[in-house]
Amino acid sequence: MFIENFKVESPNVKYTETEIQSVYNYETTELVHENRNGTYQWIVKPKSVKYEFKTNTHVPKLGVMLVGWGGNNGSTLTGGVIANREGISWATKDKIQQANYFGSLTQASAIRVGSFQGEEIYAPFKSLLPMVNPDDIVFGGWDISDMNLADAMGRAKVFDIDLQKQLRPYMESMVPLPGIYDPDFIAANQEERANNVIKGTKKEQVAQIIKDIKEFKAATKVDRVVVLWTANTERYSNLVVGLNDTTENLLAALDRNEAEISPSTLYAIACVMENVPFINGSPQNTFVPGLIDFAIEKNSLIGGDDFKSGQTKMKSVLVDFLVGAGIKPTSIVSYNHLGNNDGMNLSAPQTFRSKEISKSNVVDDMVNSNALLYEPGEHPDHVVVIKYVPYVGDSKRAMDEYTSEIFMGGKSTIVLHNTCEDSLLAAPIILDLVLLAELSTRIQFKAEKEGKFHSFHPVATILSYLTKAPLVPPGTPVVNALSKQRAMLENILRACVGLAPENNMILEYK
Ligand code: NAI
Ligand code: DG6
Repeated sequence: MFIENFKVESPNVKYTETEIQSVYNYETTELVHENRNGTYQWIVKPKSVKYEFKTNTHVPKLGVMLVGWGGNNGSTLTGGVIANREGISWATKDKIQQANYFGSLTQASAIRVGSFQGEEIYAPFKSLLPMVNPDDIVFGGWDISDMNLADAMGRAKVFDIDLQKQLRPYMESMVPLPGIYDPDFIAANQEERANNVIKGTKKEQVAQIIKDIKEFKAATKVDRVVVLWTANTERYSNLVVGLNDTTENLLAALDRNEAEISPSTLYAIACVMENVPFINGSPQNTFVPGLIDFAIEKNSLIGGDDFKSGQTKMKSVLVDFLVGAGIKPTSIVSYNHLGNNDGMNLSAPQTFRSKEISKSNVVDDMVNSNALLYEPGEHPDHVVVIKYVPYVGDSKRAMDEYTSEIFMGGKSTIVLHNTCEDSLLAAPIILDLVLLAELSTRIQFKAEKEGKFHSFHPVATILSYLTKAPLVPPGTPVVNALSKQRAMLENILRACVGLAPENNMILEYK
């Protein structure tokens, strides 16, 4: 059975006019490795830590500024939200299609809340805590191409033509602000597009981005802005001591107009200066150490990297399943071909390298979790290939071959083939990223020994379900397994309303 919403009644939860307050016992373990009677032993001690959470229930009017607004993802997301808001339907060759938010964890997935008279009861994920309704988001942003969003939607060739015709009047007047362009960081084949660029030194460019954010906020009367990079994949920035290793050095490098500060890092600097959440949807190392330190110093949310939309999502499910089943993946080969502008930009070796890195690291934690299968340092062969094939446009082809060792020297090979519009996968993920980033800034918590409430660490690991290479605070383990990432997110939100983590034990029926 499905229920639309629910309220928790418990001595541990209080709903006030402005907050939901909860007390939550975090059940965890403490490990010690000690010498007992002459031999070292691992001792695991269960431990319970009391936490208090408070969630501000005032849902702000949200503005989302996309870097790369006129790209395939930017125009698809903007059109998709307008279509939902306006209740647009359109004729496809199969049927009359209604706008929906399929593919969005927050808008189209469910959580289990319990069982009632022998039936499992589910509710929308978004009913856990008050969240911004995506229909109410005001979009804006920057692009190095001055094309309006209606024409950009046409250029993207993602939506059916009947839908495009209906969306056009809403999108024609939407024109991206000039963006920061540096040809050294993206493929040379993007130069033709760059007719809408901010002039001046890097410091002046940062000042312009700050001005743009302030003006957007004032003009649209939004309470809160989130900025998200969905622009071209850049090459990696070189990490240089004295240049981008500390906040001080990064800001001094900005003053000196150093060439090695990428456009994405410049947007991120502007956001941190303004305390505006900044999310990186591409694979490059926007968050150089100096930028991470700066965000921590300013307690300004940063999250990334690289939307996890298709092939990588499958990988973080399949390898988790295989290793969890005691099967040993030994070779993973992933091919992509696509024909959109992203594919064209990725055809340059230096931008492809950024993508190769983010697509390749996703199995590490699963492999490292099972020393019964893998020797220390052993790793499956893992190859990632991306080719630009203009004819297929946004309809990306992803082909994967997984070979594993099974019982008694046997081998098992699984082959997958997926064909799908890339931007239709990415747009709902962008939505989840901005909605969850906004929500997380309204949550405060403290452990029993802490005197004061505080927000989550500014490096937002809570978003890791949605990204290929989750950015984590220094010294924090990276979790890539998709089911663990989803459980982490859901269970934290459950804790905010005093609900225990979903443990799937269903003891009442045992
Ligand atoms: P796109 O090439 O259609 O759009 C990117 C837009 O950014 C273009 O309109 C371009 O003019 C603009 N741009 C480039 N540099 C800029 C700058 N410095 N400032 C402002 N605008 C700038 O690409 P698409 O398909 O929308 O993808 C966007 C990004 O998302 C890419 O980096 C891609 O790798 C990443 N991504 C996409 C996924 C998907 O499933 N579609 C999944 C994971 C990541
Ligand atoms: C080709 O790989 C284009 C990329 O932008 C991907 O579409 C994107 O990184 C999605 O990757 P994945 O692995 O999540 O499907």
